[in-house]
Amino acid sequence: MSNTVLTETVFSTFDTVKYEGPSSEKALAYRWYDANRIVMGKPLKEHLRFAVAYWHSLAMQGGDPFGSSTIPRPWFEAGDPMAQAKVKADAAFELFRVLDLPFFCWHDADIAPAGDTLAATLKNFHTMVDYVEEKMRNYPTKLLWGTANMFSHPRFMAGASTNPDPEVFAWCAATVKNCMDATQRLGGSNYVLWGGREGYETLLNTNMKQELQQMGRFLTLVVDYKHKIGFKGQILVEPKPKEPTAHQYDFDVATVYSFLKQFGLEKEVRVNIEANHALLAGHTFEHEIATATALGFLGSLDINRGDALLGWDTDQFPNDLWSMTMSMYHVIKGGGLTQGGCNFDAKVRRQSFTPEDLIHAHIGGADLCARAFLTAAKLIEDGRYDKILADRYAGWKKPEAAAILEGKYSLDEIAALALKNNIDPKPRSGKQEQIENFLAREIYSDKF
Ligand code: XLS
Ligand code: CA
Ligand code: CA
Repeated sequence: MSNTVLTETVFSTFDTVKYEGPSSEKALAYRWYDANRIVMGKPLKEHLRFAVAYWHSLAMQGGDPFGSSTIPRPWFEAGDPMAQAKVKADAAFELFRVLDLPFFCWHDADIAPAGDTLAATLKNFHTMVDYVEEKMRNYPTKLLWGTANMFSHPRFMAGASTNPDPEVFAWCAATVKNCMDATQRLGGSNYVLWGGREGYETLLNTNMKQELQQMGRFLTLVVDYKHKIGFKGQILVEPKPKEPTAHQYDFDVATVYSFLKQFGLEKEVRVNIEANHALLAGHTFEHEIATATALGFLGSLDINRGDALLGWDTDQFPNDLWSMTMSMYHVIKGGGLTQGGCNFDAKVRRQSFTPEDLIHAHIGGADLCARAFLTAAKLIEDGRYDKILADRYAGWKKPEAAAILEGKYSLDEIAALALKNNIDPKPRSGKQEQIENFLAREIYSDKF
């Protein structure tokens, strides 16, 4: 079977999905994601910058710890591994065309097969980068980010940059150098590092201090190399608290920030926040976004969800309108995603094995995020919610309180002032239910 036939069988028969509005009866249409709608001065697509994840959409076949693949992906039967990779790329760009989303993301291992040696692996990779570059000339899809898979192969079982074996560290250096080169060549907006096995199973065999030093050195090398090659994208670290290791070093946004501070990298590196990783860390997605914006290092988002009843990384397409609206609210308040985007790091369930299931999944995710963004923008433009918050902190605008924050008083001076003013703080309502009712009316309103 020729490559073209294989690709056509999968996605080419589908029309490009269009925006048809909330009253559309058509299943494969966007109801909320009106890509060109101007919101807060620019098209919705430029705020959200949706990306399709190559791994979950093209490489994942539905295997789980209890069963094998359920999702047929014909490119895996297209001959030798390089032939398979090319057919997979053909199918990928056809999927991007169908979804009409502006970006995609990859790991090196998603786009090219490993060879027998480091040199052979890099050769395959660059051959496929050439191939993808050619595809990008013929399709409008751009690269949101590239990354390296340094967690699947057995050589990474004890970590990547944190491995006790310096040869693994060197392997990772070679891999990331080449992945950064490729990301730059393909015009990527970001380069992501998720520490898949940067953590440990047991402290009994682990020198944590040593491993953190290695990880700090590695990230410093990455930042140095970014400047050396003049890469204009953002370097992003993706926090995750557990899975695959029991204790991941990049636990959550706050942990990543303190790690960056330790190595003087807090102005160089930002975070790629994944919704379900937030949940696994005992936070909400909006908490992690608000933490990153408070610390000034929000980079990009991986838009998926977990299952509160399961507690592992289910990577499902998002469907929680409340949480997504408040997440988008904090994104906008924090200055937006700029070079980042919303990557669907999400996969269909193993029973959803048809190509059409993959299209439904992305439509639902894009519509949810778009609706959430529209409501968040409306909330901000309306101003009533912001006023409730501003009123709550209004006391800090008074000159004496503002001077405290500016560091103009010492502790004993504040104590003397408190006595002089005979202060007598009165409890005030936090208005939680009132705010919840107000937001519910906005979030579930059908007026757009
Ligand atoms: C895994 C991570 C991974 C990163 C990229 O849980 O989400 O997919 O996003 O390596
Ligand atoms: Ca992710
Ligand atoms: Ca994940």
